[in-house]
Amino acid sequence: MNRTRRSILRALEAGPASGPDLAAAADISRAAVWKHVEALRQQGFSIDSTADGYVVTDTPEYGSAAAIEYGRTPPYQVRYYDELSSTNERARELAAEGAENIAVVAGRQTNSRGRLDRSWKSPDGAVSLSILLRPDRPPAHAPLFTLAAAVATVDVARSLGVDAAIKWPNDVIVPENPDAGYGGRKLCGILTEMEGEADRISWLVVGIGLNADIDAAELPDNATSIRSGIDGPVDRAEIVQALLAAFDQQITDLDSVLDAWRDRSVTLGMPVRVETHTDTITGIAEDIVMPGALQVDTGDGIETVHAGDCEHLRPNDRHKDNS
Ligand code: BT5
Repeated sequence: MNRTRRSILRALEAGPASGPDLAAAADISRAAVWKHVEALRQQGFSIDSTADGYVVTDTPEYGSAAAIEYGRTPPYQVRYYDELSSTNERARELAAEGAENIAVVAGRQTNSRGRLDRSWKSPDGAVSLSILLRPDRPPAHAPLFTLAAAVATVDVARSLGVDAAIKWPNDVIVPENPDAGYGGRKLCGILTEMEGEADRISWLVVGIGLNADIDAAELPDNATSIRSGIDGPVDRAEIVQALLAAFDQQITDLDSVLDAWRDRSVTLGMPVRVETHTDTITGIAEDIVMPGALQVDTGDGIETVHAGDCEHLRPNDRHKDNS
């Protein structure tokens, strides 16, 4: 959405706004104002022309940056696309063009990716979002942004009534068995990509794929969605807004992200099996340490794991592993 359209939308949020006032505020002609209003109508806004000026009577649910931004001031500029192959890929292209502080949102993705080039399912109804940043941090701190996104997603899911938690490193799950900790269905995955020099991140893209308004039958086994967890309608615009705000809040205080992560994690204290690309480590997940590594007590000492796939074990599974 361009700056003029955004300023017209802001004025409309405040109440009736006359054509001449909008034209003067944006320094454009009244005909240009009319074109912007028409374009907003095309995007699903109902805008009445009254004696006091233009009045917004209804807003679209999703489907444009304007729909996502209306009524809120997002910390990132939203770019909306009905369909993309991957929001991370689009954000990387924008990074190459020098952009920053942009949230790329897609209605659906046709070729979205998980870690290690695994495929990620993003049908219509998913929240597919990639945030492009240029933080003044060393490359080694990049995992902190993944943790921040996981914390933000858990908070948003919980605010909607879904009992979400974090499984190391980057999964937001709905635990099946919250007391025992094992089991659970994946609600959201996060993929962080970056380019950096020796001491500074050049750009960082945090991609969030949240199963929002989707029937779980459309998802892989062991996945769930916001829709499966609540009775009411799922408002994707509201979710994107809430995610952006919560993520922004987390990264303005990156020093407390590890604690926030610990508070929301179901991994710590659990018997786990972690597959790294070279090894399998089994033990009790003791703690998470900078910048997001898992410490596993194997019985022979503490192993610090920086990346891998983690499975929460039932006590018997662990027994099998050790036998
Ligand atoms: C992830 O990878 O969990 C990271 C997923 C990141 C997706 C977002 S969407 C917006 C942005 N644009 C992108 O192109 N990517 C990001 P990983 O931990 O490797 O998990 C991948 C595995 O999750 C797959 O191999 C499947 O088993 C499973 N999976 C695929 N789609 C799923 C879904 N919609 N819900 C739950 N699980 C899924």
